[in-house]
Amino acid sequence: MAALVQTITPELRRWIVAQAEAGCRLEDVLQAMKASGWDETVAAAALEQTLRERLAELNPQASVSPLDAATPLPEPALQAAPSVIVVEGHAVQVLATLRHPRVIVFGGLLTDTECDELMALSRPRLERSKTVDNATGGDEVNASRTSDGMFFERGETALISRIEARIGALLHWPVNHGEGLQILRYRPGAEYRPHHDYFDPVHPGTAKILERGGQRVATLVMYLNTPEGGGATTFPDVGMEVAPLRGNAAFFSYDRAHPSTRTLHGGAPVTAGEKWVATKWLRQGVFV
Ligand code: PD2
Ligand code: ZN
Repeated sequence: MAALVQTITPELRRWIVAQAEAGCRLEDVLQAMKASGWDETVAAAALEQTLRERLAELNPQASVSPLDAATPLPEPALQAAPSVIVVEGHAVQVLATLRHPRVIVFGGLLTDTECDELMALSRPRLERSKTVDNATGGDEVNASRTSDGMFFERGETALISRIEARIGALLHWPVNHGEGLQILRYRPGAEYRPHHDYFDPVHPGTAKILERGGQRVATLVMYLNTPEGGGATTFPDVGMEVAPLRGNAAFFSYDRAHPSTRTLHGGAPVTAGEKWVATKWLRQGVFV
């Protein structure tokens, strides 16, 4: 078969490197190679070899390359392009999908009663939100995140177990790979400035954080109320904003701890009323 004897010409090598450096998903580069006649296995090997060589050129000392971090991801069953997915007897709408960054907007993931119960259960336990201190891996209060928050234990109540089981079934990801549910309340003026949710491997505190289940690979932000104004979840790399509507959710995944995933995202300032969200972060492995 002709494809099996295809070699990596300097021209092809330059093209692959240019695609990768422009932030294209490897999956899409592979598809383009297949479309121009490459055998999938041969193309994948050529792609990997080219990118490893390029990374070695750029950073000969590096022991870990971003490629090594590529990992399977949580993902709903969208092959048949459904508008509604029924999980655990609950109908979830698929309102919008984006390939790169991988973002999916779900409708009706939580019922009004579930939203009310999560807000009531968490309200007495809210404290000024902290972010991870990159140097130590501990928590710190940070001006870029002006909300109040708390964490539930995984499976802490029957309601939380039910929601976690629904999320696991929807995203095909084991419940024990999820962190405990985080609740955030933003008051008027509060925001969460753009950030990535993965732990940056260059920070000294990251190794300690990764001991508890490895990297984060996806985030699900569920809206518990509809603020009177503002509060969209924003994706500045692609100019996208998800409106915070009660019961709906924004899902996004990242196959490596790298900005090329285009998953930079933030919570825009709330301009009127309050905004409440529940965030579920999913890890590569069992979160203990
Ligand atoms: O509340 C949000 O929209 C938001 C935005 C960015 C939440 C998070 N990040 C998060 O919980 O990580
Ligand atoms: Zn975030």
